[in-house]
Amino acid sequence: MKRISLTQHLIEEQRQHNTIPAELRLLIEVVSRACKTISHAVGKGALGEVLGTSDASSENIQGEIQKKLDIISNDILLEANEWGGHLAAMASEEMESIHPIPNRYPMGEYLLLFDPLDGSSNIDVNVSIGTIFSVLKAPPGMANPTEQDFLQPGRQQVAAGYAVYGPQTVLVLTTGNGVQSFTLDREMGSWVMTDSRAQIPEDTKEYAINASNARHWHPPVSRYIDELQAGVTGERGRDFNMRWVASMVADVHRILTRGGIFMYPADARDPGKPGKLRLMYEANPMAFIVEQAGGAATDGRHRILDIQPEKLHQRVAVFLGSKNEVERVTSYHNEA
Ligand code: P6P
Repeated sequence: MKRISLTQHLIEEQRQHNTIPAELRLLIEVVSRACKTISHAVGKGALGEVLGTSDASSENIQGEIQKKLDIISNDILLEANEWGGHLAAMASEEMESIHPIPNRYPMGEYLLLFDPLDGSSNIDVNVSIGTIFSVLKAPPGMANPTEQDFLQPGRQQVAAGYAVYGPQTVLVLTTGNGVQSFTLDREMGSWVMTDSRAQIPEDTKEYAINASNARHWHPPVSRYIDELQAGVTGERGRDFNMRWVASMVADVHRILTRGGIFMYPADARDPGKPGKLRLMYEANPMAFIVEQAGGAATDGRHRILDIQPEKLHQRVAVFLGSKNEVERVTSYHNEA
């Protein structure tokens, strides 16, 4: 079977839909090359002296101890994207403020946001982790990028994707015309299309949540999970299975592949905090991908892609995946 490369896919998308200007195609290819480099570093593990916490045991803006690979991955993405002339600025989970393009390089018309290595707690135990990225257009006439320029609703993304570093390294991408997957051919060093149109089944028997937080959940979440756990004896009339990898990229990739619902709700532990996951570079890109694959994504009440961001690192509750399940748990919140 003849398979096509990421480059050929992007060029054909440009021809058919005229939705991927050359600068955006260049940006996607640069990010995909950076993900190849990150995959290589991750794959070395202990052999590459890249496991464990950073030498400085520094904390990121999230207050999380940074792993060596967190910092390495962040640097790989910054260095890969600075010189190309396609970006105006970048923002990362690992950096408190935005990263403008150095003056020695031309400035482009796109803004890139990323979680360079999501699922860090799994790095040292050899469980799948990943890179998540989101692309916005810089506001017209923007001279010097500020944080405010990034604060656009997720529906304004022009591209989003993730790379999952697991048994295979797979790049998942949307530019608004469905969702495509590319598997890294390590011998050739190229991304080869292995799924031309990912679709999430509207129904599922599989849910993903960190059940250790059950005593903190708000009533709509408890009501929904109780029904799933009642299985065939309860009103849902069927049994459900549970998965929780604690790497959003791995859980979302499973849902993209065979359906399911992923939940990280707000809970009573910190009334002021709407959830653990970050809106701009976790929830928004994943919501764009999930909706483009026929799924749904809400914060329990509202469509994630419609949320107007107020801060670069703001957090949000996340319910995403099989449409009928997301709509059900969202209805329980709106009834409450
Ligand atoms: P918990 C990883 O740190 C992450 O941001 C997501 O990738 C993942 O879904 C979640 O946090 C796991 O959180 O509380 O189960 O460790």
